[in-house]
Amino acid sequence: MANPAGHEDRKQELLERRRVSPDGAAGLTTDQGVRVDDTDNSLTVGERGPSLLEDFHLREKITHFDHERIPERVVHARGSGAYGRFTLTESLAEYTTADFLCDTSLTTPVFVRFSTVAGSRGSADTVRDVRGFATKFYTNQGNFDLVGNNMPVFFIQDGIKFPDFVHAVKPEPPNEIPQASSAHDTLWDFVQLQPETMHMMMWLMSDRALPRSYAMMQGFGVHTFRLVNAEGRGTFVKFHWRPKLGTHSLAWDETQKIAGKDPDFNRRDLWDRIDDGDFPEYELGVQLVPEEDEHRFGFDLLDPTKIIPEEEVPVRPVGRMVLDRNPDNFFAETEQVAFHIGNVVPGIDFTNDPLLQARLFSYLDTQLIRLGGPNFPQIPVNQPVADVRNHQRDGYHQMKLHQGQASYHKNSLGGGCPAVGGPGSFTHYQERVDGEKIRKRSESFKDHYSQATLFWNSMSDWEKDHIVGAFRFELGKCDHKHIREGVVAQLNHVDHDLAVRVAEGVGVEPPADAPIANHGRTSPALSQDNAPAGPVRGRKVAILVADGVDSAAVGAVGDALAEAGAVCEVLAARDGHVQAANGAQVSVTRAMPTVASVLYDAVLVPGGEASVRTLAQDGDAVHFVAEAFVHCKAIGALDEGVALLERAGITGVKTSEDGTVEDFGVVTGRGPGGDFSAALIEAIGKHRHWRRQKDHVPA
Ligand code: HDE
Repeated sequence: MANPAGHEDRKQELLERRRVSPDGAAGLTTDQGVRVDDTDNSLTVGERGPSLLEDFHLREKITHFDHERIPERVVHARGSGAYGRFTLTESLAEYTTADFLCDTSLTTPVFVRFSTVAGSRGSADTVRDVRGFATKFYTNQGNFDLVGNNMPVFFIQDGIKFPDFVHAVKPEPPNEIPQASSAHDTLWDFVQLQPETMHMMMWLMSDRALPRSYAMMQGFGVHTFRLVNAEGRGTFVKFHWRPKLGTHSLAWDETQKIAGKDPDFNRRDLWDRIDDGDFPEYELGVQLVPEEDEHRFGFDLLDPTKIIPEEEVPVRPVGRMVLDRNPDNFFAETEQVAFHIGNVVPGIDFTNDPLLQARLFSYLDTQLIRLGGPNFPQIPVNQPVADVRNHQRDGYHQMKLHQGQASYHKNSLGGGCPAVGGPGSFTHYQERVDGEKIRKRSESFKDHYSQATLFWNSMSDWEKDHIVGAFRFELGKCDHKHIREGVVAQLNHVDHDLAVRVAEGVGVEPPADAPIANHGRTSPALSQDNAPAGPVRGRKVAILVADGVDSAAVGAVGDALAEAGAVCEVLAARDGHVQAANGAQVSVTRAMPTVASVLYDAVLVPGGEASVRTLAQDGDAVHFVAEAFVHCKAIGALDEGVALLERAGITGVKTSEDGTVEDFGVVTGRGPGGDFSAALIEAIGKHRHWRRQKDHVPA
C-alpha cells in the first residue's frame, strides 16, 4: 500500500487490514454479530415498568462502555500522534548494522507521539513543560523506538530518583493542585535539594518549554547510545531531530491565554498541518564519538544531565522524517501505542547510563498494566512489520492462533522451529565490566553547574529576560520562603547575575557574591536567537476587516501569503461577509469573539477608511492588535490601517509616503504593491521580534 507520497508502506498495509469503516448499508449488531431492532429503548415490562436483566443488548452496551477507559500514562499522559516515513540520506554502515541506518534506498515507516510530561490526559497543550518526542521505526529488522524529549538533558542522573522527581512535579497530594504545572512548592523543593536538576531547569525555564508547534521543535535521544558495526566495534552516539521549520517558541503570557482559548493548540496544529498536506519534517542527526574518546570530555558521556556541545562534536545529518498521515482513531493508535527504550534492532545498543538502565525496566512494566497484559505488541499500532515468531503464548487478549504442538525450545515435535540465530540476529555488544557491588554516584557525575552556566551564557539578552521571568513566576508561586532562598542559592552557582535578578523578583535577599566565577564559555547552537528565518509554511495570519475594507489589498496580500504557504483567516466582528469599499463581498472566516490574537502568528490590517474607523471602535479588534504587538508578532498595516495600530497604543509607527517600512516586525505600506507582501512574509518568517520595545502597550 502506498502512503501519501506514493511510497510503498508495509505498516499501512498491515493497518489497512484492521481498519473498519462505517458501512451505511449494514445493520447495527451486538458484539456477537446479532442484528438488533432497537438500540434506543431498553427492554422493560410495560412502557413504564422495570428493565429486564435478559436485555442482552442493554447489558453488553453498558458493560462495554463501563470498560472504555484504560489508565493514563503516569507521565506523558497527554499526547498527539502521527504516522510518517524515514529515509536515510547518508549511510552509517561504517558504524552500525541497523539496516535502516545503512541502506539509503529504504523507506522506513514510523509512528511519532509528541507529549507533555506532567499534565493529565485532558490538560492543556501549552503549559511550561518538557515535550516528549517518541518515534517508533517499523524497520525490517524489528521495531526501534527512539523515546526522546525536546530537551537534550534530564532532571536526574539515576533512574532510582525518577519516582521522587515525578512525585515532586505532579500536582500536590492533598488537593491535586496545580494541574500540568511545575510552579509549586514540591517541585522547587526537590530542585533546591537536588543540584543535578540545575542544567535541565535552565532548559525548562527557557522558551524551549513553550514550543509554537510540534513541527517547530527539536528532539533528542538524551542518553548516549551505542552503534555497533559488523566487526562488533562500538561507537557512542547521540540522536538529534531538527525541524525543517526551525525551532520556535511561544511567549509565556500567550501560552497561558491559549490554554483557555484553545487547550488543544499543539494537537490541532499537528492535525491541521497533516490534513492540509503541510507535512512536518525533521532531519535526523547524529553526534558520533569513537570509543577511545570516551574520556576526552570534561564530563561523563554516561551522565544524562550533560550535552556534547555541537561545537565540540558536530551534528551530522543522516536522514529525514516526514509525518504525513493522521491516525484513524486516537484511542486505538495514539493512546495504545507503547514505546520502549529497550526496543532496539541489531546495530544499536545501550550504554551504562544509570538513567537509561532504569528506563529499560520501566517501559515494559508500565505497559503491562496500562494495556492489560503481555500481548500489547499485537495491537495494530505496535505490531512490527518484521515477522514475529517465538514461543510466547496465551495471556490476556491473545490475537494469534498458534498452531502446532511445540511451544518450547528446543523441540523436535515442531521441527526445531523457529530456529535461533543466523544472519541478522541481535548480538549484545560485548563490554568488559569489573567492579564492586556499590550504591554510589560516580565522581565523574559531580559537576552539576558548568553546563547550566554554559546554557545561560549562550542565551541572547531576550532569552535571558524570558528565563529570569520564568524563574520569578515559578518561585513566586511557592509559598515557602526557604524554598525560594534555596533555589536562588543554587542559581548563584550557575551565574551570579541570574541569581540576583531572580532574587530581586521573588523577595529574597540577593546573594552577596558568587561562590565560583562564571567560566565564560558559550555554545552558540543552544540559542534560538541564532536560528535563521524560516519558511512561513503553515503560519496563521489574521486579516482584520469591517465594511468598507480595501478588498484589493486583502486579495493581493492574502494571495502572496497563501503562495508562501501561510494560512490566512479573515476576521470581522460577525461571521458571514463584509461589504468592501468597492461594493464587493469579502467572506469572513471567523467572528473575532470566537478567536484571539494568541491563536495567530501575525496580523494584517488592510486599508479602507470606514473599515479601519469601525475596527478602531471595536474593543476586540484593538485588543487583538495590541496583544499581537506585545507578543512580538509580525504586524502589517496598509494605508489607513496604521490608525488601528496607533489606537492600540502602538506609537511611533514608521510610515513612508511611497514605500514599505519594516520596524521590528511592524510592516507598513502605501498600497499592497511593491515590497509590502515580501516584507511582511519576511517578518513572519522571523517568527517573533523579541527585541521590540513593548512595555507601554497594554494587552
Ligand atoms: Fe520516560 N516514561 N522515563 N523518559 N518517557 C514513560 O512509559 C521513565 C525519561 C519519555 O508517547 C512511561 O509508556 C523512567 C527520559 C517519553 O508513549 C514510563 C525514567 C526521557 C514518554 C516512563 C524516564 C523520557 C515516556 C510512562 C527515568 C527522554 C512518552 C508511560 C529512569 C529521553 C512515550 C509509558 C509515549 C513515558 C518511565 C525518563 C521520555 C513510566 C523510569 C530521560 C517521550 O515507563
